[in-house]
Amino acid sequence: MVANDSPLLQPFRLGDLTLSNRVVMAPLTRNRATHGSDVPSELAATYYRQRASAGLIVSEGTQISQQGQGYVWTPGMYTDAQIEGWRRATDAVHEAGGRIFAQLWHVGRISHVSLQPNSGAPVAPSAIRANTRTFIESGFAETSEPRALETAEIPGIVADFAKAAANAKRAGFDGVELHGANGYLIDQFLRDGTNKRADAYGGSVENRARFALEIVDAVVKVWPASRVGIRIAPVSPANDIADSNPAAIFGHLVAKLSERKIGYIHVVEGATQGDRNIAPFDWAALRRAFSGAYIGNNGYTREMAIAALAAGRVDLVAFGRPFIANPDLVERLRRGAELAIGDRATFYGGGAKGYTDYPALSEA
Ligand code: 8OZ
Repeated sequence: MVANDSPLLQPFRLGDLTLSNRVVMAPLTRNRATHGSDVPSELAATYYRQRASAGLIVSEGTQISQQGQGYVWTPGMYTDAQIEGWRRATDAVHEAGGRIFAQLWHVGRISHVSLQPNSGAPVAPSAIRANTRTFIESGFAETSEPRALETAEIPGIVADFAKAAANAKRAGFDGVELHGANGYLIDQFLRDGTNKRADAYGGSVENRARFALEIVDAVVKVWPASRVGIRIAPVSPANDIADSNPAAIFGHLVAKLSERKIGYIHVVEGATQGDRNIAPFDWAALRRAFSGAYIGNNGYTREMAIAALAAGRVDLVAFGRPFIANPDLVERLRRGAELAIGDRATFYGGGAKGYTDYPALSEA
């Protein structure tokens, strides 16, 4: 069935932007930045251009500072060369008629001394090591023991987010998404399993949300609020994270984000890349608590996406892994065509193979 009246293909108004359909390309870590400089490669422009038929692309996680990096060869947003590299990709997407937001990322404790400034300890709300691995130049490695941030260091990280948001504007992005999901720094502050602080950034839900909201407040001074989104994963255990009451912390956070009128929340429903039903959670209540757009994510099929849009449970649906091997995913969803399966061996790192060489249907 080739139906252009599919809910997936309807345009969507995100603030002053018109997205051409309801399909979002989720952020995907691909580790192909230039070795040594973490500048997005020339290939990244081709890769994003090939996927520009998405209503919105969210870039791969992009570290706001060297301290914010947790994996080797992920791109940055803090040097002039990185900004110029990103400009190639945003120009390519715009030439192809697409829209692209930059995902701004600080990994916190999910890092390794070999990636940190002066080989120092990664930073976190509290000095609790994550029981997980990252990947570094030599392969997989246990994450390093973090140190707890001093209260006086926090404004500097907030400023790094604001600077990276301004850099994303210079690089030609249409907006920014804060990475508040999957056990990285913002999530580490939100959740009581990783945040044991005794200062104004720990304890109550108000205190644990303070870091995220200070970042949002700084970033909306750089971008109109409608051009700012945040990705959250309220019940995901990704990267060894946990909270005793996700509904309380994420309910509070989203209510405060709603007051700030940011453009969207991008919600990983369930366990990241895993079980959508890992824990009960009222996604509809989260959506009702928020004034802007709701992007649903996590293992959606075409049928699930159409049903969720038709029922009004989501405004947009983000697809991650399907975009790796299906650059023309929107066309395939339109036709109900079969989807290609990506090769895991080339997900993280390498060159064009498994990155820019997946054909569109029209080329296959
Ligand atoms: C896969 C590999 C490395 C990082 C996330 C940024 O989970 C990631 C990531 C995913 O959000």
